[in-house]
Amino acid sequence: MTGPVRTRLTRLAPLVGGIVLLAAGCASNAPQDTLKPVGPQAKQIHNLVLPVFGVAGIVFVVILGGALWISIKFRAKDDDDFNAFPEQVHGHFKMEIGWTILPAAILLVVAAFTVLTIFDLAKEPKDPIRVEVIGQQWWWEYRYDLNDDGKFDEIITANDLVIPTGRNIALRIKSRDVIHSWWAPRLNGKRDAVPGRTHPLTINAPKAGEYIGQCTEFCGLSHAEMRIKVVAVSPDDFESWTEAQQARVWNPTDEQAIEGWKIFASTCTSCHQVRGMNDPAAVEGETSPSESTTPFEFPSQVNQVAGALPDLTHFMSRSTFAGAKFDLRKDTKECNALGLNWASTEEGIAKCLNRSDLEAWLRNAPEMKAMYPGETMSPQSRGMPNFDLTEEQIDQLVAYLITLK
Ligand code: HEC
Ligand SMILES: [Cu+2]
Repeated sequence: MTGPVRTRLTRLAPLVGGIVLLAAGCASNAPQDTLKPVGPQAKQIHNLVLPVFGVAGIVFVVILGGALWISIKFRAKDDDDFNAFPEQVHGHFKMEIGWTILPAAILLVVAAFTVLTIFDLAKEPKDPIRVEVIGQQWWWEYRYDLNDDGKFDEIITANDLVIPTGRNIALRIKSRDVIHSWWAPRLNGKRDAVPGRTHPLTINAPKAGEYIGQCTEFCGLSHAEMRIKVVAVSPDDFESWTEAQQARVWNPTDEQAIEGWKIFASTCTSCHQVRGMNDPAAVEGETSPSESTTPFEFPSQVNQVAGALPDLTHFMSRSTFAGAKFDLRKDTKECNALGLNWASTEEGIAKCLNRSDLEAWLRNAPEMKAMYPGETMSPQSRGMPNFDLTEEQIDQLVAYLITLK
């Protein structure tokens, strides 16, 4: 390429880049589009944004248009005297009052409506379902207080926030480590998750569907992989979901799954909990360990110490795992149509379990998500380590995990 052509192309680059960026903003099915609000809270924000954007747009056009018009109309001509000063307006009382009062008035009006909206959105919602949202490097935990006793212990889950349509959901946003921020753009604004504080946020999705979001406060190496999925279902479906979440899980009876159970009880329970593992009558249909007909006698105590990592009790009721970065239920039309109950049947699991990503996760989780810097666990390490499991152990673990419905 010759010199001038290249220069011209270099000059065009920002323009082309700008157009590409602008076009990217027009994606028709963007799941995190704030301009497609759902529910009263998001609509209220939208109703504020549109007029403010209009006012800002008018100011933009008038100021930039004016500047452009002035610089063209009064541009220097060849016969101008370049040493002469233009006429000065300094001290022009009326003009100075004008350009102070007008912007102040505009900002005052915008501020008034903004503050009113903020106060309105911060109001305690009517008849809410209360859910605690806990940010952690790098996933979200959800704990439900269904009986309004102030304890968020009826349901403990992760990744998928399941809510009934048309109900106010009063979220209490917290963090266990650093500052995160919970944001499902179509449902409401952002709310920071700050350690030691509880921040309220209300959402309400009138239509069933999935609303995607993400952590919007840089929180470490996997920040971009800390995603959010709100699953809004009909009140009836929500009812059966809450029942299933509160039901106990039984220890497995299948031989391969029992082997998986043993690995889980020795390697995984230092971080993950499966509530009910400790029950002496932990196999369905048995009332005491002595009646056990399984090839393995489950110990009555499994040392479950943490409970502050993804609770796996009803793992298979989720559609995603590891901070909603991976699909647990394959993302196909057929599988999505099975909804929350996709794993309740053998066929559902056979057809829709995203086995390859789940196995890869167990094989070497650090490779799947940027989590900790070194090969070894340092005190600062977060995330799930690599356990150097064999393929056989991985199969056994998956056989166990799929029993956690
Ligand atoms: C040192 C703590 C630790 C141990 C031990 C551990 N994990 Fe994890 N595991 C984690 C963390 C942290 C996450 C969440 C990571 C993320 O989402 O970024 C996780 C996520 C998972 C998930 C996805 C859960 C979800 O809903 O997102 C599965 C499944 C899982 N672990 C299985 C296992 C199995 C099986 C073992 C035993 C072989 C095990 N883990 C041992 C820390 C641990
Ligand atoms: Cu985060």
